[in-house]
Amino acid sequence: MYPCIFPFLQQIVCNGNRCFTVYEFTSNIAFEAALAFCRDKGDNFNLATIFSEEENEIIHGFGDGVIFNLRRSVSTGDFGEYSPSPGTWETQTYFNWDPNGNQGAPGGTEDCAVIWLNSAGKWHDLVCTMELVNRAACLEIKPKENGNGGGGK
Ligand SMILES: [Ca+2]
Repeated sequence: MYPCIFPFLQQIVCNGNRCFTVYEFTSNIAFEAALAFCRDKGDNFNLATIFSEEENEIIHGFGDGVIFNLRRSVSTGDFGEYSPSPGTWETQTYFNWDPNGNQGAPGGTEDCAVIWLNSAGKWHDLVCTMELVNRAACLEIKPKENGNGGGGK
């Protein structure tokens, strides 16, 4: 299970129909707990995928030290892949590794990723089961509206 969240109002920032919120917990969490926490919010919710610099900046804007949806590929051993739905993994194409410290390099045992602390939004790889940060980025994918001329507000 995951620890409690701090009960302050969470801001939501959207990129099109992809709406992001970062939750801060009362203790540090690891990848699987973050994934479970976000998915428990509903069918359209997931641990956040990051597909662009714009989305990275949205999440980084909530603060440093954030778990998101990326792990080393089980099949290739390289970074990486994300899980769009339980049990499903797809190939990641956007990356923003910290150039210092061999982050995201092939091999090793650091198979998950975070927007690291004091890293200006850059990513670090870390061991998936390690509890090193207390924030997770969740994503809600809003249903797309059909263009019928409605207000869409
Ligand atoms: Ca690392």
